[in-house]
Amino acid sequence: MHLYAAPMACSLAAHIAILEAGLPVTVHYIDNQAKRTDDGRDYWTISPNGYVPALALPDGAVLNEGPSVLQFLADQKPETGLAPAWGTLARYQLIDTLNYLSTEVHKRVFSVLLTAKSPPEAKERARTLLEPTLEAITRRLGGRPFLLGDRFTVADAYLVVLLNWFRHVGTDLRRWPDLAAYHKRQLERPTVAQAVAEEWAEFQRRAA
Ligand SMILES: N[C@@H](CCC(=O)N[C@@H](CS)C(=O)NCC(=O)O)C(=O)O
Repeated sequence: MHLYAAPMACSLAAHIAILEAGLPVTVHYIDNQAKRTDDGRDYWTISPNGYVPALALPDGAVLNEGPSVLQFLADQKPETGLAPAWGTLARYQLIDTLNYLSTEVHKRVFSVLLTAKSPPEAKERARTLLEPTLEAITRRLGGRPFLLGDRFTVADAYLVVLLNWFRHVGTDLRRWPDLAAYHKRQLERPTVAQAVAEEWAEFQRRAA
């Protein structure tokens, strides 16, 4: 399998899931501006929206949305508990959380704030959502160690990435001590630390 990613972007969550599950997946860092793969292919032929993540499967099929990529990876190794079993309430709680993070936090807030060409009024509106979003995530966490309770799931992998982005938009997480402590704990998790170290090195190499 092949994961198409951009360093420190939302695809980092899939990179973390790959390390958690110990899956044989090659991570390719694309040029997300030029829409070119690392071996020079046109990325639009892999991702219809030009987004990362994209997960290319051995039979040629491609998954193009973070929540489906994360669940597919998790389901390769059910014993890891990265996603609860299908048919359980916990599975629907995972889907609920992934959809919340994807639509309400990632797209509605960060995609607007971090896209240079977003209109100023859209950015202003998204900025007003930062603090309520942190309150809402805190309520979802509910003082528990992980988003779904007592076990790390792919929803936590996604949340780590989103929490990383708050400092890029000038929000100091220390004002939300439960979230700041959660974020610190997740960043210390060996798979998260490894994925972040690899992607941060690639991010800095490109910025140099
Ligand atoms: N709906 C997609 C959105 C993914 C997305 O927004 N990816 C960003 C990086 S975090 C991207 O590749 N943006 C490139 C662009 O806007 O051209 C998902 O949930 O996976």
